[in-house]
Amino acid sequence: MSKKLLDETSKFLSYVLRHEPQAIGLTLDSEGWADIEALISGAARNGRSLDRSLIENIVASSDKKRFSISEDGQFIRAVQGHSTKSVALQLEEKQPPQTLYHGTATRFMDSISQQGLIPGSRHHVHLSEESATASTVGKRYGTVVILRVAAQQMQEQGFKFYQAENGVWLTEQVPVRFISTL
Ligand code: HQG
Repeated sequence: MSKKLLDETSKFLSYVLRHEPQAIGLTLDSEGWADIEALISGAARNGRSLDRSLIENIVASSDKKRFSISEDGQFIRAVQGHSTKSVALQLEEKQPPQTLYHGTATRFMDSISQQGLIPGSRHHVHLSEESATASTVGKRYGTVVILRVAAQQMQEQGFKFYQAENGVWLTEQVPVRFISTL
């Protein structure tokens, strides 16, 4: 299986499992689960040929463990990163480490220093434990800036934190007073 096919299909899965399931007539439940057979047939109707082994390969090889398959093998979901309104993950609150990191691009900094971090089209602001991960995330949008978020202090002041199955930390917003540059 070529890396190109895996990458392209992974992007397609992110698109339908996080953002636009309706684009292929797929339904997600509120925890984000989609029936794998329905995913395969929806994709086929839209000219994309998927099969179970390709899907399983992507789930297993995803560097960020973006997807998971249910224990019975019937369903698949994205573990974080959703923007579709049909999904509202019931995440368990969790105590964050003292500091978390967010990678962004210089061109967003004026706005971030006014508004703090906001989720944009996704459901949450994404934070990581490692500054190196934040750096990779920020580089996608331009010249990277790594922000340090005083996560524990935020939590002490009533802000909620969650951790997705793949380790990404999630919160609803980060006010300016908890942000510093690295
Ligand atoms: C920025 C990838 C202006 C924010 C990654 C970011 C991640 C603001 C962009 C996951 C802002 C949103 C998510 C404000 C935040 N003004 N810009 N007030 N507040 N921003 O892609 O965190 O490969 O929705 O800094 O690894 O970059 O897809 O979020 O640059 O975990 O699995 O608005 O996506 O994972 O961009 O990335 P995104 P993100 P996957």
